[in-house]
Amino acid sequence: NSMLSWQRTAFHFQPEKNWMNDPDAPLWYKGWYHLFYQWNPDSAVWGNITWGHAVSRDLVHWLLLPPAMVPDRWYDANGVWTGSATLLPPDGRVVVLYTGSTNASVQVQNLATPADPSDPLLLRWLKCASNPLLLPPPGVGPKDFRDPTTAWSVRNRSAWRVGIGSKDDSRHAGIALVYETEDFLTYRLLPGRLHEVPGTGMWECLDFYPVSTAADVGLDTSAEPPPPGAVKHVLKASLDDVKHDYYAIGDYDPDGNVWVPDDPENDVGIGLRLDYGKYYASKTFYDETKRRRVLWGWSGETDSENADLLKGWASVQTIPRTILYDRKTGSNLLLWPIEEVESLRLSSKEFIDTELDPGSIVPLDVGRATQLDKEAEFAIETEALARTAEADVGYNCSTSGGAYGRGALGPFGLLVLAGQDLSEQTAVYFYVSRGTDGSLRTFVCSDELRHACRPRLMTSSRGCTGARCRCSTAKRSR
Ligand code: DQQ
Repeated sequence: NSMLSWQRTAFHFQPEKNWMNDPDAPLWYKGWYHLFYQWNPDSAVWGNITWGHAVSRDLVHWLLLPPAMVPDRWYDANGVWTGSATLLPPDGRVVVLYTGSTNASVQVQNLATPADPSDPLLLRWLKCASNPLLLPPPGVGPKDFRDPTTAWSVRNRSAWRVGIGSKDDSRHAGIALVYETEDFLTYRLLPGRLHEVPGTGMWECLDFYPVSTAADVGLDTSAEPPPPGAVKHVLKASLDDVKHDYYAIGDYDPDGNVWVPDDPENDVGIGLRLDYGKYYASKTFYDETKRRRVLWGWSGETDSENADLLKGWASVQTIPRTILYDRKTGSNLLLWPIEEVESLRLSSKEFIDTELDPGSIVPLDVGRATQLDKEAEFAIETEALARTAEADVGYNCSTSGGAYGRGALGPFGLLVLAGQDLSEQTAVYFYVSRGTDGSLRTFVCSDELRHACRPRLMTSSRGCTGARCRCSTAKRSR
């Protein structure tokens, strides 16, 4: 089974070869989805960062195009780093802001635009003659100023704002700076900060967008403001210290240019994560054709650099996900793989009414396959639930025994990528616990402790990560 990790993927986006990291400037333009990505054209380890480029009609079948931007100017000689696209009304003109790491490794912000806006493939890009447009402001370190967001409009689209991640060393706080512009050429730094959270360190790859609280649709950052109350704003930061993507839901006041989380206990960097696996530097875009907000995220390798060099490539982009505000709870986002991914299913097998006795492992004969897309639905017998007065109140994916620590209401789930003798396996499982107040909580965990026999793989001590969610959202898992 270790051979599997050397094979390329079929469902996930990856370039032909070499190293890839963050998704950049995802957008839809004249019938094509575009994905740019941090890419090393020369090797399977990070370096020479260039913008790889691919297009798709459906977000699942991709055509690789020549790189969109290479590090060929003094202001991006050390790398064409992460950036975002904004589509300007009324005709959808594309502007891209990205971070250049200069020949002296200073982080600056640059503008690029398509050389030929009539080309749906956006093959050639022009770096603006006035670059760099933004240098680290006073008080901000030369290496702590990067990853501009998609711009959002204010004052009836007469002005645009862009968020940039940084940190405040004195309090080890992650911070979100905001610049305002009318023409994307000159900018002014707005006083104060959009938000900051002490103790969270450098914020990379900020994402800031509205979500509808009134309907299950995505919202454009450049839409006219919806009626007050019908919208919340999500702020996401990628925490450089721990390499996880954290988000929080809150309210944005454009007048004061501050964003306040609904629940300070679940603030950015200390509360909810977009994903509890290996997942980083994510970015959303608004897909106007399907009125949805789509999330891209980078999944890096857990293998050694040497193994990456031997196999000639490193990392994949995760399957794009549709993002919605959870209108039932109001406390979290709902993520679901985009519907198009179902077109990749060539055949299917169904296993219905499979009974899982406590402690049992039930083999499922799926035939021969190297890639599987699985949907599972579990039901717990009502008597079992009723019998369990109080179960594992303090359950925790990481510390409660993983996939093999038996409790009253779990774990149950799937052993994926399991070898015949089960010496290699990755458990993806659920655990239901009952709190002292009688309410049920479902945990979704993965246990990577036995995920490969080869040494030197990066696994956390227990190898488990977990999320708490409501029972109803845990009924289906894919
Ligand atoms: N990757 C880029 C940076 C960003 C980091 C460089 C996040 O712009 O902060 O490749 O993975």
